[in-house]
Amino acid sequence: MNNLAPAISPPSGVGDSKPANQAVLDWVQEVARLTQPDNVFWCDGSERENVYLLDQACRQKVLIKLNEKKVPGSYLHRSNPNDVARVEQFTLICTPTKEEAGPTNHWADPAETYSKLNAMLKGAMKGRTMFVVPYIMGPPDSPLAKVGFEITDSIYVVLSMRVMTRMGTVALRRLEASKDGEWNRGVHSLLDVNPDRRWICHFPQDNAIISVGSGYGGNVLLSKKCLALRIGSYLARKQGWLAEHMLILGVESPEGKKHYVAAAFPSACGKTNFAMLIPPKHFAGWKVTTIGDDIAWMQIGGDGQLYAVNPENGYFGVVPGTSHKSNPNAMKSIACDTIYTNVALTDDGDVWWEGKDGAPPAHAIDWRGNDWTPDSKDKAAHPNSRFATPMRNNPVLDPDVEKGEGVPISAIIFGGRRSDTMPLVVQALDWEHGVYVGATMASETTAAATGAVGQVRRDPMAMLPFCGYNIGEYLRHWLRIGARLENPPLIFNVNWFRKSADGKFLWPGFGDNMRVLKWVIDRCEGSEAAVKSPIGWLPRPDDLDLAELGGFPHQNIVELLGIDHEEWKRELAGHGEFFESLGGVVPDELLKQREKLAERFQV
Ligand code: GTP
Ligand code: SPV
Ligand code: MN
Repeated sequence: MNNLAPAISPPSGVGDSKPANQAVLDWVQEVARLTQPDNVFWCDGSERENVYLLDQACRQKVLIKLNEKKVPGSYLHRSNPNDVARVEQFTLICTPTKEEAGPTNHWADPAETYSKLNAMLKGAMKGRTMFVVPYIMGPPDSPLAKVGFEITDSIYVVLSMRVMTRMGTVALRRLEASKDGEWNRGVHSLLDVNPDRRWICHFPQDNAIISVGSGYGGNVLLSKKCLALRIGSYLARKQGWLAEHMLILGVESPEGKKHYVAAAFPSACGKTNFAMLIPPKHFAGWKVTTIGDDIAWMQIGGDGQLYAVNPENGYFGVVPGTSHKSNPNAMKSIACDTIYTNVALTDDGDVWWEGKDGAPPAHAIDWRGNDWTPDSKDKAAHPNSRFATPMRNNPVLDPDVEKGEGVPISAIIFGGRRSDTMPLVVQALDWEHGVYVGATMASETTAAATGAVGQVRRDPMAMLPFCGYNIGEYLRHWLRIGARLENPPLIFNVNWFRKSADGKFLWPGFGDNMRVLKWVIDRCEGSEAAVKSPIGWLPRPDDLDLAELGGFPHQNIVELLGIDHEEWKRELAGHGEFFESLGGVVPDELLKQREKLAERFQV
């Protein structure tokens, strides 16, 4: 499929909503002078613009229109096979000093990087259209909302940004009304989609992002990981709030008591699924609603509680494994108005992927564009194939999703993909211990980033690839926020992925995660159904409601909640090695937490 589409010539009234803001005009002119596009297309986010761009994208074979009866208003995009995931090794934080970027980021000198990128961008948009995409992250009336502009030569990026953000005129209005007049400058060019010239560069001090050489997901939808997390986390520390890789869900009891929970799991470790959870039958009357599925911006409210907003307007979710059985709300969300990337195309114009309900099609076109049958060795859909779907499609969207001040957070949950060691759920002893639990989180790597899959690595707060500054400062910021919270959320850690000796998941997961969520909520409500262990408060098997969990062996829950002292000896050593690898930036409080953990194991 073609990524590199030639210039388009829109009819009058389309692509010409030039903003009045002089700083924006100057910047766009400067980038145009460098990249030399055939023309500039100013996006307004209107329906007319969308219809025109979708039509152009189909003509240019950037998108394939799917069967209107089967998946109305939906399209398939195939990215370059060399360009299917985030590229962490080419993601740079460009701060004046290396120390500011810290030990976990790839650092580069800002001046050198600008000049290297400018050389690559010189004339890069010749023969193409340069799109200017204004957007807002956050509910427009939120004090946390941020305006960004993304310049891109990819029509797929424009169409995806329309789904993922509040895009167009609404952003121009917000900018004009804002007191500080601040906005993020994002420049993206596909160049020639060459992995040797692929760089995702962040300049936090300039509130600027430059991304070249990719046309995929988190590399190019600059609103998401680049602005909402990397630049976002930098701004959050400066301004005293938190930008986190977290879902936000609401959970309401049959009596109508509602709590909100934020949860940080690394990429492809279950955020979207947890955010849309449907409680099992046994929990009749309980309701889970979604605020966000990937990113949370959180601030301290006037009452000393933590409040969260979802800066995004859509979901960019993992497709494989999504089914009516695992995630019915996601299936409903992606039934229409969805842009699919790198899934398989069936002969009747529908989409298919591994793990979808029903039998595989006898024939399909795989994500690379090749013929595929169930006998093929290769997967039909790429393991990191994705949907981009507007959040309004979600049948369980929380009614307070547009609330500018956010929703009050009762609990924060960390969690990784660990086949051993980590129990199904554990509650931290207090905020500081909770920060330690988050800081020492580990997870097996997934297809969401290029590189080896299945390797356990430390991923503090699921932010390893997304923290835009020094990780030691980041952890210190978490400690300081805790000190300012009069009524801090309780902190938990979960692991849906623990395996038995024969390599099978011990926990059914998905909807049944409600059983763990219920215990979390009970604890927030003051329940004493827990025992103290060296690693924190654990439920006893009877403290979890496991009723009607057909065929679930009791032995599994014993294993899931068990703490193996040999494994924890290795885990403690792993924490120590990780802290050491950070070279002295770890806050003393957390070094002490590690000593205390070791002591608790000795008594
Ligand atoms: P990103 O969008 O990359 O940040 O991912 P995410 O954290 O939103 O993960 P997502 O919910 O898309 O799930 C990723 C994969 O984990 C999918 O293949 C899911 O089917 C699988 N998964 C999610 N929840 C569970 C669970 O409770 N148990 C098991 N075994 N697998 C799960
Ligand atoms: C992730 O990798 O955590 C994602 C997908 O949410 S991407 O937007 O590509 O970063
Ligand atoms: Mn994510």
